[in-house]
Amino acid sequence: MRDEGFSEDRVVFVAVLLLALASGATASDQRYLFNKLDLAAGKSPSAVATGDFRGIGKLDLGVANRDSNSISVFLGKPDGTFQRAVDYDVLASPLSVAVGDFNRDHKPDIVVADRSVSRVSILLGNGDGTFQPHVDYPSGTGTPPALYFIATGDFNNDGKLDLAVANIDSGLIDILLGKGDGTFLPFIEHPGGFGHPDSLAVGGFNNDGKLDLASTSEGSNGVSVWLGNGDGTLGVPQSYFGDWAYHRSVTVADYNGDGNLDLAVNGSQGIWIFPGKGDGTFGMPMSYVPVGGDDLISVDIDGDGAPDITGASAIPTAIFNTPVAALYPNRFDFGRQSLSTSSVSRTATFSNAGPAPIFIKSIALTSLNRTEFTETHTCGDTLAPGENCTITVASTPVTAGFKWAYVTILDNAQHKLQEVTLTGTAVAP
Ligand SMILES: [Ca+2]
Ligand SMILES: [Ca+2]
Ligand SMILES: [Ca+2]
Ligand SMILES: [Ca+2]
Repeated sequence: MRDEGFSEDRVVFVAVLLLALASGATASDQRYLFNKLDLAAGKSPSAVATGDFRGIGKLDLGVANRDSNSISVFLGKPDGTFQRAVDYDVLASPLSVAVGDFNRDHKPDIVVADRSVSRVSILLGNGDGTFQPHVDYPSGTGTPPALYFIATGDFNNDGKLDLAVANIDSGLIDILLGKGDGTFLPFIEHPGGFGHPDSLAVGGFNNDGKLDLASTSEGSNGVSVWLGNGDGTLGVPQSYFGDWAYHRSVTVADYNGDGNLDLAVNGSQGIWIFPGKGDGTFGMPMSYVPVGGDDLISVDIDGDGAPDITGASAIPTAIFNTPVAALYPNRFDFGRQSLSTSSVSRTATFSNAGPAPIFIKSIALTSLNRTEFTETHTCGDTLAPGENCTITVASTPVTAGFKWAYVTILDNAQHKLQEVTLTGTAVAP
């Protein structure tokens, strides 16, 4: 059961998230910002998409207003807030919105799925934050038709952006191939996975250069995956199941940093992550704490390089996909060591104990006495979840007296100091 709109005619959610992103805010700032921004949209804002509508590096928003049959466009201001919305009419009950450049003029365009009239509406962008009146294309069959979700991607690899539309009542997923001039070919229908597709995610799941599609379906605890054939058609869906009573949406990102896209479903009992294997199949899901709201969005909120998840809602929540570094031992005392000799080597293990990749910037000896020790390591630039590497140190004193130094690791897991303390006393031979 998917809520078709927010209970209040206000938009809070993603705007705040992007505000945080734009200003380089930290995770704690994010909570604050979430509570601060409250944008007046149309009636029953149901979905949001983002873009740089003026090409000036400022994030703008397009919000679909289900009950006022309109799109609200919020242009970003330099201070990170938004101008008052300008509304554009669409056809009927827009429930989903996406942004893409459909006529290849480098100006972002907006597309919505008009829930109840079997049409998608394109609003071509003028590049200055304004949009042309909507032009409509048929999509969906069935009585009544119900276009629930729209996503974009180049499904036939011709460099022209296409559309994927989920029709919850017919159970079909439509692909509309773009002509590259803002117009589209007639839709091609594909069977839905469980009969009532209500959310889509697009990505390359088997790394063959052909876009693939995932969908949740109303009333089902499964997620269906179609591998794309690269010509706008889709293969036979394969389904995966979680333990949710109902869900709200599916989104995609590489949450564990292994190079393969993973799926996240916003289920009633929490977020379910299905790890992608890179061959188009997905492993056993893991569940995380619940996220409020309907449509999930994957985005790196805190800028640590690992994609986070947030729900677009009146009560937005963010889940931070945070790297966790473990270092053991974190102290070596080499005792007395003769000048100009080397001690026995000691080894510390650096591990990734979290769900997100650790990106290592540097590992180096620090402090004034750093030349009294030596350090080597087996660590590369990236440490995947569950992996570890070793740091080997020795006391190699060149001047007499008590010496200390640190092996300091700089990476994106900055929740605590990552140092190995080294001490020793150099004596004359
Ligand atoms: Ca355009
Ligand atoms: Ca295309
Ligand atoms: Ca593929
Ligand atoms: Ca992955």
